[in-house]
Amino acid sequence: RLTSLYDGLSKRRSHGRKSLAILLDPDNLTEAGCRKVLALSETHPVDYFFVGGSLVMNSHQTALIQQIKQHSAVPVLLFPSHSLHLDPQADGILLLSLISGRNPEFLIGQHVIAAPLLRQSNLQILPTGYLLVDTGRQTTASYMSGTTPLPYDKPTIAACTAMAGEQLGLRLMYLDGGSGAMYPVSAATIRAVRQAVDVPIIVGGGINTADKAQAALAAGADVIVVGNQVEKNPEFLGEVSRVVQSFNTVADVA
Ligand code: 1GP
Repeated sequence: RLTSLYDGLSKRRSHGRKSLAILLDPDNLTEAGCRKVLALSETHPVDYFFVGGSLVMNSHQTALIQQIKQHSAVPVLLFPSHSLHLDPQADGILLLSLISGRNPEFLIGQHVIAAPLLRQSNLQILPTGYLLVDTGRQTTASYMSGTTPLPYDKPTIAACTAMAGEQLGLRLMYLDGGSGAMYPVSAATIRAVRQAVDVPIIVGGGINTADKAQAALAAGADVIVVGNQVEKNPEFLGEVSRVVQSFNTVADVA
């Protein structure tokens, strides 16, 4: 089923519009921190809240989603690392297949476990090719998934991986340097993937300055994801939102 959330994203892409996703990790975010982010998102456009983390060590995920839903109309998308992390209160789910890796558990295994639960829920499903990219040190995602990330400086491998994912029917590609990456996915890799596929591209991991956000968007990201930097300094939400809006102003004029 194609979903309204996916349709929206796809339309934005066809109009050259960019989107901002803020990743809220239930393990790291306090209620007060979340309040601050939600308040800032009223004046600085945010298009999606992604909720999830590699571990989800506490039971705060449900409370976090409830808090967002109470105070904001921004869609909440689950960004799960495990089938245990489903929550029917979100609007949708990035149903990730870890196509950069060769671990069947994260290519299809977890999905089989989640399938009946997803069918019962009202969650909108966004089938997503998930590509972890090596950004200088082992990330939690790569360790927890037991997979080797794509080499940082081999854009062709990333491009062919994304191409295969699109041919298999995945509707989004998520290039992720991993949470708190030392540096983000390279512009060359984003550009190569952009040339290889038509589906919207999400880029995240290590985007902690306005310049890095600008570079990812200019290279072809349709959605950028910021997690750590907004947790550390919520005001960064305003800064990065302005960068995204500057692209959209140009798209509106064109
Ligand atoms: C990680 O793409 C996200 O999966 C966000 O990364 O926390 O480094 O912004 P950061």
